[in-house]
Amino acid sequence: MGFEAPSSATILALSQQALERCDNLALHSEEPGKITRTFLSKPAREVQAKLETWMKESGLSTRVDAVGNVIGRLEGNSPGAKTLLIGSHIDTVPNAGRYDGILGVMLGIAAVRALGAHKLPFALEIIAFSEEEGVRFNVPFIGSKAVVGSVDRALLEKTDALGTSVAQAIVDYGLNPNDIPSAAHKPSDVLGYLEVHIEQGPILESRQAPLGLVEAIVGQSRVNLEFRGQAAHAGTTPMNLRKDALVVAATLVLEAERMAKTIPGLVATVGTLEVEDGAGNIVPGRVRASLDVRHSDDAIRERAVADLLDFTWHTGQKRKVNLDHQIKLEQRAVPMDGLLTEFLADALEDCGFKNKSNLSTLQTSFEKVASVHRLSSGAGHDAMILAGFTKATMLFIRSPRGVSHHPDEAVIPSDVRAALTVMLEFLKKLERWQAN
Ligand code: HGY
Ligand code: MN
Ligand code: MN
Repeated sequence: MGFEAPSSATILALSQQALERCDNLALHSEEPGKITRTFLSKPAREVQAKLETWMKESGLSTRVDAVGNVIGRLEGNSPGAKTLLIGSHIDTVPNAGRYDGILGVMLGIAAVRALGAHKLPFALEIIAFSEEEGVRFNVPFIGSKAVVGSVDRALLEKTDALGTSVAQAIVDYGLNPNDIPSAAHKPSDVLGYLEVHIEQGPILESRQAPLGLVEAIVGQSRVNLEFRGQAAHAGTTPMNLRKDALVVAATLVLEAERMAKTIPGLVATVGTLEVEDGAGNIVPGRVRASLDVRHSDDAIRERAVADLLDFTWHTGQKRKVNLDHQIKLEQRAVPMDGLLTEFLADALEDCGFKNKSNLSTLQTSFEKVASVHRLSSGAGHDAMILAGFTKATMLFIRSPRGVSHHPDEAVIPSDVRAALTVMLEFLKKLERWQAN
């Protein structure tokens, strides 16, 4: 019973292959010289083709569902067994790094390859979610929402900057929105969900820990704001007669930072700010901005959003600038599943302390794992959608310098090897759990 953990040489080769494949997929971008790959874009189709090839080579049967998720399936040793989902996303933010999302999919394929001919008492599905970042339609998690069956009409009717709806983008890609219901799993068919992802922050590095256990994913609010003042001549309009939309937007930027610095655990970001028909010699009349607010406590997050909107509205009134806002996302904080997370903790400890023979090359980095490092995720992940549907757990890989959502995003190869080793140990624990 149970599969033998592969040799460290095999782990080395498979994790190296996963990293090389991240490099390979980084070449598929909407912007030459940068990594930008949004929902159902042309580069997404190129990535889909490569994923299917790599999945098939690894013994997985593949399918592409109605929102462009690429799924590789490996049957278990007993028909009708439940399915463990392992996945992450293949879309990116603009000018992204090469590991955010993608690495979790590559390691899922690597874990299947490490199993060799061994059959688990459950099926495996490696899922490459087509959309998590929310860049094109300003609504995240389309891929994982399709898998849990929560894509609704309102989501399908959202439009991108060119006025194309999600539904139309699906049709343009050659898929059929009417097939979306069949993309959903039944909760009873699913054993659980594992997502391996870079931390995208500085915590693990500050603790000299290669890996970490995610206990919860913070809640996030995304708001679009429009400031409507009055465009005017920059030379002839006296300061006291201006209705300057950008000044009001700027007060929001500073107030968001001030508030987040005073409330522990709160982060608030105005990530986009655009002046409509802006020019150096025009007093800005109309400005659009985004606001991203996150906290592990939903009440604190919601209160912060309300206070920021109230502050900005009153500032606008004083300056005769009107404010419209649209809440684009209200995602509650999500705890990870206790049982699966303890299996992951056991796997981490085993790897760090009990299986040194397999990890001799990793000993140095593992010796720094004084204990299993637990942390919450400031970044959103597909796991927060899956957590409402099945048992979900996440393994973090250290982000050198905490850099992410940037081309300098990096990983340490020995940490990736360690993550693959832990994934295999995790599968062994699930195997024992299912056997009893
Ligand atoms: O924005 C996020 O939290 C994630 O990178 N999608
Ligand atoms: Mn991201
Ligand atoms: Mn991500």
